[in-house]
Amino acid sequence: MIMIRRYQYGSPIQTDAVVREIPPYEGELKYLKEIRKEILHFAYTMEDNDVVYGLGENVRGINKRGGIYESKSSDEPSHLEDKRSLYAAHNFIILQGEVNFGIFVDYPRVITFDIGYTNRNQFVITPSSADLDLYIIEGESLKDIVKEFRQMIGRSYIPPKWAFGYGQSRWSYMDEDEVREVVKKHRDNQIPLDAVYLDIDYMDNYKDFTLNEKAFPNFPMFVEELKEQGIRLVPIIDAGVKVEKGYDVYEEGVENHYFCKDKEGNDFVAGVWPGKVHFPDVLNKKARKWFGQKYKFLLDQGIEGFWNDMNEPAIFYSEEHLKEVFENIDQFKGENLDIDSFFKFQELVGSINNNVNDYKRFYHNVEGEYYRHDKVHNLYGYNMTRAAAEAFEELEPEKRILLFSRSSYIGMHRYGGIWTGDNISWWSHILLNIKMMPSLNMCGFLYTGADIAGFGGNTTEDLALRWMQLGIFTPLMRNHSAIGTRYQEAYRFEKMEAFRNIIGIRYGLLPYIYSEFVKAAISNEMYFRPLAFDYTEDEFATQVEDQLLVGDGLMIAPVYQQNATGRYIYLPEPMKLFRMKSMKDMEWEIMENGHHYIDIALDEVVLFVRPNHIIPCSLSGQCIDDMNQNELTLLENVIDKATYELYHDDGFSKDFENPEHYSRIEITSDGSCKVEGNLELVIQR
Ligand code: MIG
Repeated sequence: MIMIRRYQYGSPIQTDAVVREIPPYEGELKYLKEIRKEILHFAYTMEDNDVVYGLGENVRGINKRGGIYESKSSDEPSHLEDKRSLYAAHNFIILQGEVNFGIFVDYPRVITFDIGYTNRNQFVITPSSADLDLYIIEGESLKDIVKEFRQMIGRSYIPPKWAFGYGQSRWSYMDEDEVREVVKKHRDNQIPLDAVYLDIDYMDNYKDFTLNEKAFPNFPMFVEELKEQGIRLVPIIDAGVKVEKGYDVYEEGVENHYFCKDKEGNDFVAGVWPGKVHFPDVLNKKARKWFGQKYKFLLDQGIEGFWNDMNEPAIFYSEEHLKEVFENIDQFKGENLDIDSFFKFQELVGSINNNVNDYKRFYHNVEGEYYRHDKVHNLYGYNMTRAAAEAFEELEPEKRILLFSRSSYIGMHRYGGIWTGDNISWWSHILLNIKMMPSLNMCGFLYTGADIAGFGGNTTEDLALRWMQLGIFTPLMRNHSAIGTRYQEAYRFEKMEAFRNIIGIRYGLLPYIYSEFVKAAISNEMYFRPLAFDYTEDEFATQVEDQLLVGDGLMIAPVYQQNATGRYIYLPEPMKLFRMKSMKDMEWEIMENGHHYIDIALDEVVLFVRPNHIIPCSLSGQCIDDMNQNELTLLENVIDKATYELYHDDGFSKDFENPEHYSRIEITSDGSCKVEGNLELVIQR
């Protein structure tokens, strides 16, 4: 039985999203109707109850039906219901109905997915041109389809173990002392912490691969000082390279033609953080290699992780467009602006950043062939991150380096994770965080998380606590906020003890979270799943969009409404509820399947363990390096027998498949406990 068919149209641009060799299929297109009216598009008629999953980083539901989406990587800080694009382009979709099938459109240009938006039952895919690879993926179940697809696109990125610890970020901690203070406050108050993030101000004038020497006078020593306390520093890298005579990255890039060119063949000038910048041509192999090697500057100083930003790429202005604006602005000067002229004026000045036309003003040199940027737009962030990852393979072949990006395309999931960009301290964004996670997992992005407590806007204590109660389950667990907003480090709040305990529960659950993550990556499965993926016969499960399965044995149901003291939940089968104030203070009860209302206080974590499952927990620590792998406790829901496959390693090496990394724990209802494997496990029960 053929599981995947590849249909080729025109001459598609090579994206390297797919790692399996699949020859184009010459037969007729299955399921979709190919329509060539004006432009090529594809249509499918949905039944009333068909469900549509996928599209990774996007707004709206787990079920994407009823919306229109556009894959067009954008610096979009307003994650609202009617937005069509965020930072990424994840063109993978699953249709669930009479038959289930998956669609992947490997196409780096803007492409639209109208999923019952214009017409409730019409699903229409419209690319901007007719050069693309379309894959149809068949499988028995939703999980099978995901697995097939994921095998085709290659194994998801696995970060070092410390990257599963808690990270504190802010735009920006300005100097050594501010960072020290953040670390000290966590340590003094026993709030676990593994990483502090450095935002753009650690650089000298926003120049990539430089340091503000005043703020960080002896960087390697500072990195070392923090490492001794179990803290890693994670600096940001921006896509644009500042135009400045004498700045080595700029000079080298110009000399070797490593930057994107305008149509006259000059280095394309855009305005971003540092003022005028050039964009490294990361689609060009040589330039990509060169840019990746630049990370060595920070690796050499002890840095072990990075986040790549502004790589849609975000453009504040292009020089050319800015010139047009200034030329046209005079006509409005001193005028009595009425409704028409005012709107024209507003359009003129309001259209400056991320302007579509600017993306047509520069070119990439791919093996000697020039591509206008808009034709490969969605590949930029992907290849910036790939640049770093490929360099790490050379520079640190034995060691995992933390790497995640803002912009991405399927294929990048092999090189790094993503964070979900500039959300806001809104309750609705907790819910959006819940919904986005499984969609990202389908597309291969497992190492992901949102800015906990919200990036923009001013957080509140209750919002931060509720968000943490979700955030402790996301592989990337990072608290991040924008400049000018209310400070939101855990120690700033009155209920600091609740923060300490909830973050402590993350560390407690780590053996489970880490094992489930690595196993999901290796076997091409999802770490976060909608209920419908496991409870396929349960019709109600399809409608549950605010609960998730986490790994094999857990279900979560976070609170995302202000002032709520609990929430309704749906149990597709009887489960054991654990109500945890901390790893040491918890209660449990068996709950019947069906609908329930449960209380969840602000200082608690509530989770559900499925029947015949056990959740291995550690006795917790202040950072990952301090944790004892050998001593475990268990959250148990054993009806007759439960087995668990525990994954453990040194947290750095890359031999994930080494059988020595796997242990087996077996618990039976009569109380016996068997352990097999290399690790000397002591299980406290
Ligand atoms: O235009 O580096 O999404 O996390 O703090 C803002 C400053 C640029 C956007 C990122 C955000 C980061 C911020 N950056």
